[in-house]
Amino acid sequence: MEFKLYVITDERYHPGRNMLDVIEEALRGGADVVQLRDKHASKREIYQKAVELRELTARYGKLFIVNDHPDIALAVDADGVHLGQDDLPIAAVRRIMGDRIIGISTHSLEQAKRAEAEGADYIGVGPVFATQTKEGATPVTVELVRQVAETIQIPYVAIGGIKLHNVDQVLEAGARRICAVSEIVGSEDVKGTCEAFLRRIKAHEQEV
Ligand code: TZP
Ligand code: MG
Repeated sequence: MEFKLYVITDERYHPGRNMLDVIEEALRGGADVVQLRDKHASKREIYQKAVELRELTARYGKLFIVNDHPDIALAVDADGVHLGQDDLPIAAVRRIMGDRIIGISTHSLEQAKRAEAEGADYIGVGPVFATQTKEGATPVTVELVRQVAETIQIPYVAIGGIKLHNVDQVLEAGARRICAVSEIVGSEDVKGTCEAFLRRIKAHEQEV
């Protein structure tokens, strides 16, 4: 899985703007992965959004991941699914998803190691900083990013409260892939924000 910038949908951050327009701007700005995440809509509504996002991401040749729902992911021919710690175990989802991508959110080094051992294709590490986007989650700090960078071989993406003004701290801790939600989809310049994130990520790759 080659990617640098991972964006997750959250329609609460762009009232009055169409989600597909916002995500298309992110793709034009260079986002490599789009995840559909909606904790409020009905399954039928999530499916309908997934159909549209699959079509859009395919047009840009980019990866499309569905949060929480392996059945929707398969039904729309998504590239993969993203799981939480309380979702079905990776081994069970592997039986459903075959070779497709399985990602999982992790909040400790133990969880990260277990996800790797269980065959996850990538992990999320976070929330790095405090965030309004995911309720009740305690920040894991950049220290966990540092530990994961030293320990884990599969791709890991840092997430949670990451903004243009603090992304350098996350990159300095070792992250090479960044996920941001509110900073991107809530921006008045979605494309420019993605481009700015990618400039920071690439600048860091050259320093090390
Ligand atoms: N998982 C960990 S933090 C988070 C998720 C889905 C939300 C990140 O959103 P933001 O707006 O980039 O802080
Ligand atoms: Mg979940």
